[in-house]
Amino acid sequence: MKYTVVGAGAIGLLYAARLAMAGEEVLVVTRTDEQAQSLMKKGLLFKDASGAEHGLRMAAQPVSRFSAAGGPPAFAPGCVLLAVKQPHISEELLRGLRRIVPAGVPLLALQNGIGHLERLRDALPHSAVYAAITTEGALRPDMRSVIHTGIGQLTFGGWTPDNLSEGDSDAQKMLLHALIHAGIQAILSNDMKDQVFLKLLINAVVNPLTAIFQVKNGELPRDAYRARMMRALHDESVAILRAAGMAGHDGLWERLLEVCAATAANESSMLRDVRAGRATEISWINGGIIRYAERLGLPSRMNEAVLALVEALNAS
Ligand code: KPL
Repeated sequence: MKYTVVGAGAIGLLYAARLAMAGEEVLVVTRTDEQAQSLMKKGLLFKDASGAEHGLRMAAQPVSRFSAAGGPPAFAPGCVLLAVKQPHISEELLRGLRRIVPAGVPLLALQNGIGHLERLRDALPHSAVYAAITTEGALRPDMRSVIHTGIGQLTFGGWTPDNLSEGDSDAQKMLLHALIHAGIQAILSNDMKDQVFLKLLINAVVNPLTAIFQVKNGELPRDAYRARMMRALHDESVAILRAAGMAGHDGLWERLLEVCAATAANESSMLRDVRAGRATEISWINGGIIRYAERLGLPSRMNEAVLALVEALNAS
């Protein structure tokens, strides 16, 4: 199967590299012309999880090629992986996606947070848009290199299992087999809403607090004051997400601490964005929880406070 990977950050390049290593035909769609040129001319440098380095030839095009009007693009993928961050789901990108994703071809949306799936579905009414979560770890030291820092898995599926026809279910299974065949540890979930809520809860606590306190994930719970902030943000977010439909899981606080321990040496994506002066995903993470709270008439003061602080950090 042919794959288009839209977004050439760490996760996008990691999937592009793994698919190419498995012999699949891949096109990477980049935000800038410069990155597409660099990938085309010099190839993609991939350091795998064992530390071995691979130079891979890589087809790449900037998104502007697709967002401008024109006939159908020459590359016809069987699956599209959308690996851009939330702030980059712009009108230009949505216009580009209408040409990148042929009718009937599934798109896996790998974003943190919530609110993007509705926009993607509106933009691509003739394709299946699946929520997807990855636990792979990757670093992109420069625009044409990626390092696989942690082996993880890709979970995907419809937002809710309601009204899933036999055809939809068969198409999902075919996509699952294709991804596994391409060497991706993929899992099909019929409960993505719950999976997305669980991930949202972790990101809503770890990401803003690590960005505000400028600490690595493992350092966050070590200090009593920060741990109290974590607990308060966790409790408020759990109350809102449960009211919004998250299942009544036990041990959510312990799971959060486990994630901090398992990713102790990592800087969260939000801390990295703040340090690099890039736009963060705060509006789709804590902002998404605040929007649920508003609809449900629930308090969301902790989420509002961290959103304001991260926005202030970004503006400074
Ligand atoms: O997903 C993450 C992120 O940084 O966005 C966590 C789980 C917090 C790991 O760093």
